[in-house]
Amino acid sequence: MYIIQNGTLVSSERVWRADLAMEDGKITAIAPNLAPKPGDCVTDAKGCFVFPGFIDPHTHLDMNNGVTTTADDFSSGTLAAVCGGTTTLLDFATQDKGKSLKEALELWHKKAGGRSSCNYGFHMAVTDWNEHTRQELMEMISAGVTSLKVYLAYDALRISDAQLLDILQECRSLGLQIGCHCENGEIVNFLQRRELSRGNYGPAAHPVSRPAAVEAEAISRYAYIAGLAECPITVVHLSSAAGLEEVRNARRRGQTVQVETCPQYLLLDESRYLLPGFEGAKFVMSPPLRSVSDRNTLCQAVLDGEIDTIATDHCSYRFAGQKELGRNDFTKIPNGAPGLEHRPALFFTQFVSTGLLDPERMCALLSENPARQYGMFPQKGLLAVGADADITVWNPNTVRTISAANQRHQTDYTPYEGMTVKGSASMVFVNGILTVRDGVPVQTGAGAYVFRKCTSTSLR
Ligand code: DUC
Ligand code: ZN
Ligand code: ZN
Repeated sequence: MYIIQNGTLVSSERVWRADLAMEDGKITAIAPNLAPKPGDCVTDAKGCFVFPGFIDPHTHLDMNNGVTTTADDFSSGTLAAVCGGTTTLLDFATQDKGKSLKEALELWHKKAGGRSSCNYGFHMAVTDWNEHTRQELMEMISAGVTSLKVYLAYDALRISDAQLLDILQECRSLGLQIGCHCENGEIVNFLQRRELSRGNYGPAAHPVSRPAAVEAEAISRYAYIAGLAECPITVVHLSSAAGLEEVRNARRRGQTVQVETCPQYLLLDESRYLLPGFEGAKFVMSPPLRSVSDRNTLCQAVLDGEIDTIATDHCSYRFAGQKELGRNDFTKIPNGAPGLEHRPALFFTQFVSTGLLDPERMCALLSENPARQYGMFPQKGLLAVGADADITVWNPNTVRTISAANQRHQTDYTPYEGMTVKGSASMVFVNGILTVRDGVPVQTGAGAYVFRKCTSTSLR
């Protein structure tokens, strides 16, 4: 048995002082002054918060974009995750056109199995919607996959509006969660061609080709089509005030719209694309970074409770050899940036250490809400007897500077270079196994597949 003593436990509703015991992968007791028996391991968490392990519901590990493969695979990505305090992630298994969902799921199990240091589950990205794909949805549910993702941008991935309606109707009747990458792909293609024809080849043209209106239009269309299907929806990686306005409109119409945003949209802005040389390529992600005003609006939306989950959209490419593929043409810069390791510290620094939000809200946005939304609650996202012993002991008093030199992501840069962050994971337990102590991994490969159920609780 392992006992964490003297910590301040956190849920979405309260913080309280208690000891916590775990055994065989489960939490076995929570009470003041638990008495250790001979042979028990005891650790002192005085001055630390004890959170249900953080959950990142949006990552892309070992993903090939048709040209190159992400720098992080499940081995390095999940290790980075646990070092930062994340004990579970949900990655996107992506169907190749002409292939089945089953093949995609098998492939992602191969990528993750036996090498993951945190727990992992999969959303299924549907790119080829046909009668066979429809028949496979039940199989996905039987295999523990309870959420789909669709894209409205990227020619290799996107579906039509009619397919979207059809998929939404299936989600509604099967109880599947659905998330959507909201950008109008045709308009992006047009604006990319226009920028190139004007001789704009550098990273500065990236945000010009994907303005906020491109996101807002797609969110509006997605929401209206979901209204026809009477299906609750999720908008992933919301980046703009205009997009948020469309979410508000849909909510005002009575629709259930859950919203995810990411630290990059809360901390960084589009000025990064104007950095000298090819530096802006480090920030080429879709949707792109926005204006300071967009960023401030999203931060306020987090404070006001309009945002449900904070994910990373971790999709890492090295600058050397990967981002450089687009040196002469910004449309060829692989889209994405790393962030998996740093999400808890970035959020804690920005919102909790400043007193803007309490630890309870951090618990909701980074752990409990993703668990509830994606069919993992109360096994995950909650400190309770019988729940999984995925636990992040958070020391609020550490201060460090993020740098490519001290990160675990396999990239040669970080978008957060030089940022000073407060707080870090002093101990991380995955399935009851101590995996990280003071930022240093002590056990790898403790992660397991998370078999999810269609029991999602709507957050709204
Ligand atoms: N954009 C995506 O749509 N997916 C991965 C990363 C990115 O920037
Ligand atoms: Zn996306
Ligand atoms: Zn993504």
